[in-house]
Amino acid sequence: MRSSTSLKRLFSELRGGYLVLLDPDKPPDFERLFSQVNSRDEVRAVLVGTSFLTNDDFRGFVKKVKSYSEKPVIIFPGGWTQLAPEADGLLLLSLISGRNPEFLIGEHVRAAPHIKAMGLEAWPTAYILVESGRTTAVEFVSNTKPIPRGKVDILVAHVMAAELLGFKAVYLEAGSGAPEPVPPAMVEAARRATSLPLIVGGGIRTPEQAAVAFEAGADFVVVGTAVEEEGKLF
Ligand code: 1GP
Repeated sequence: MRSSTSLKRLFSELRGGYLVLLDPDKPPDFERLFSQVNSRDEVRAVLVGTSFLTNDDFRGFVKKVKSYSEKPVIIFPGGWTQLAPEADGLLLLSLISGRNPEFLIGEHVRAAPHIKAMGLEAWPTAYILVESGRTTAVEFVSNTKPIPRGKVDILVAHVMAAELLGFKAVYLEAGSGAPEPVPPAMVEAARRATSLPLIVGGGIRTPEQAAVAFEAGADFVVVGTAVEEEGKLF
C-alpha cells in the first residue's frame, strides 16, 4: 500500500542510511536480495532507474520490486518514460551540473502530466555529476560535463544555487560503476554548504567507502553496481 508521505518520512524522520539501486535492465535474484534488504534497518529505500533503459516493461519491473520490498520503492528516473503508479514516489532530478535544457526542464515537462495523473509523490532533487576518472553512462547519455574533481568552489556554488532554487535534496553522483566515488572533500564541502538531505552515489562498493561518505556528511549512500554484482548489499 502506498504511503503518501514516504519521501517526506525518508528525508525528514529517517534521514540516513543506504539506498539500494536496481537497474530495470539487470533484474536481481529477488528472493535473495529482498530477504536481506527487508531485514536490514539501515537500508531505507530501494531506488529503481537507469540513465539508459532498454527494458520495455519498466512498470512491470516496479510492480515486481514492490511485491518483494517492505521498504519504500522510489523511482530514480533517467527520463520521463521511467514512471509507474505503483511506486511510492520519485526523485524528480534536475541535472544542475549540466547545461542541457532537456535534463533541466524538458524531461520534467514531459513527465509532469503523468506524475500528476499517477498521483506520484515527487521530490525535487538537484542532481550533480562529479568527474569520476572515466566517462560514465549518465555523462554520455545526458551530454553534459561533470564538475571537475576537487573543484570544491564550483560544487559549493551549485549546492547553494540548488538550495536557493528550492530543491529539497542534493544528490552528488560519480556515475554508476565509477572507478572512484565522489571525493570526501567534495562531500564535506556540500555538507557545509547546505542542510538539505545529501545523497551520495557512484562507485561505492565497500562498507569502508560508504563509511567515508557518511563521515564526510552524506545522509544517504546509494549502492547499485555492487548490489548487482554480489546479489546483496556488501
Ligand atoms: C548511480 O549513484 C548510483 O546512479 C550508484 O552507483 O552503480 O556505482 O553503485 P553504483
